[in-house]
Amino acid sequence: MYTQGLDVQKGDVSIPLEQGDSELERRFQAKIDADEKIEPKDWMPEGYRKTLVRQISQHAHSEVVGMLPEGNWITRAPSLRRKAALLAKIQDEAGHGLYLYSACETLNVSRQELVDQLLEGKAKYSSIFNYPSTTWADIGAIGWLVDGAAIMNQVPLQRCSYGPYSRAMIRICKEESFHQRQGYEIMLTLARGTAAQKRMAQDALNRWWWPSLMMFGPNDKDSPHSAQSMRWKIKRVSNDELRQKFVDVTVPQADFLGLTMPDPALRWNAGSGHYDFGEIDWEEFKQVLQGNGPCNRERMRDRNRAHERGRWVREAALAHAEKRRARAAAQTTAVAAE
Ligand code: FAQ
Repeated sequence: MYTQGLDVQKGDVSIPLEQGDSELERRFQAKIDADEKIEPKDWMPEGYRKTLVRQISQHAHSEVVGMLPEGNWITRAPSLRRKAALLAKIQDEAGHGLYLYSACETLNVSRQELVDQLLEGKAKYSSIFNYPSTTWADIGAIGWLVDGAAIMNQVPLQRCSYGPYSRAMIRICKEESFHQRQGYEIMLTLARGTAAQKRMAQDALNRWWWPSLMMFGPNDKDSPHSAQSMRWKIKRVSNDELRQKFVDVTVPQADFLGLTMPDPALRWNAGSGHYDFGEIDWEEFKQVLQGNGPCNRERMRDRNRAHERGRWVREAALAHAEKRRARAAAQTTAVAAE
């Protein structure tokens, strides 16, 4: 059990220990049921803490690894305007990673530990970033579909029961909506361009559509964490519901582009008021999660290389901070001696 702080309700710091964890858990759940936020110093069950560390750290790693497929195109963006927008977007992803690692650190885990887990290949990050970005249209498809799916998943997370995660998500969602628009605008330009450009846009859609649907995770019936995470209001909407919402908003956007979804089973169902769509290739999803996607090894190699190349920056920042600390301590001693 995570025992830091016993104040399950404000001012209530004296729950007798012999009442045990069940009373603490009851009050904790009551607070969640009342839609109150859980803050870092509040009592929380160990399972709640671990679930948050797992989800938030996987999310942070996704933002960081997610910079790699786009970074591949910075030097080849087709105009200065496109390059500036892409650079700004990638910088945003780095910032999202930082907010999320900070949110995770409020749960008694160090950023170093989490980063080490990623670099050693022990941590998960979103499956989507193990696919290659081979043409400029992929940058459009990533913004439109990957950021589009990310927003669909992240908007409900703004209401997550854990305060620091929910506040990080509010800021992140504002930035993601710009990301989605810049991607859609790239797709629109290509779709209205030459026949070759339109083909490039269609090819990108064909390759990114199914992996984007996998971003929402396994079907609800196969999702081991969903039921508990919904009870704790870490997750507010289920994997399948979010995936369906994403399909419903994205199909008309593809129609507007004049592109065809790579799914022969896709059709409007007037009875349900939703689009029906084909079966996801869960074997492919499983393979990507097991490290056998098209780019898993490349991503880990590049992330490790980038971490190594940044070593001098981290060392310089630490040396600078130490110098400032020593100077401030010397000044304090000098003042005290006067
Ligand atoms: N990839 O029981 P569930 C972005 C794992 S950010 C890899 O359903 P849960 C921004 C899951 O971790 C994209 N693994 O799990 C951007 C669990 O494994 P574990 C990331 C996946 O947690 C855009 C197991 O399967 N967003 O794109 C995936 O309740 C463009 C069982 O699954 C977030 O992380 C997957 N797709 O629900 C950046 C949002 N799906 O830990 C750059 C926050 C499932 O037991 C460029 N996370 N798994 O070993 C979430 O909402 C949830 O964690 C889910 C999964 C919905 C992803």
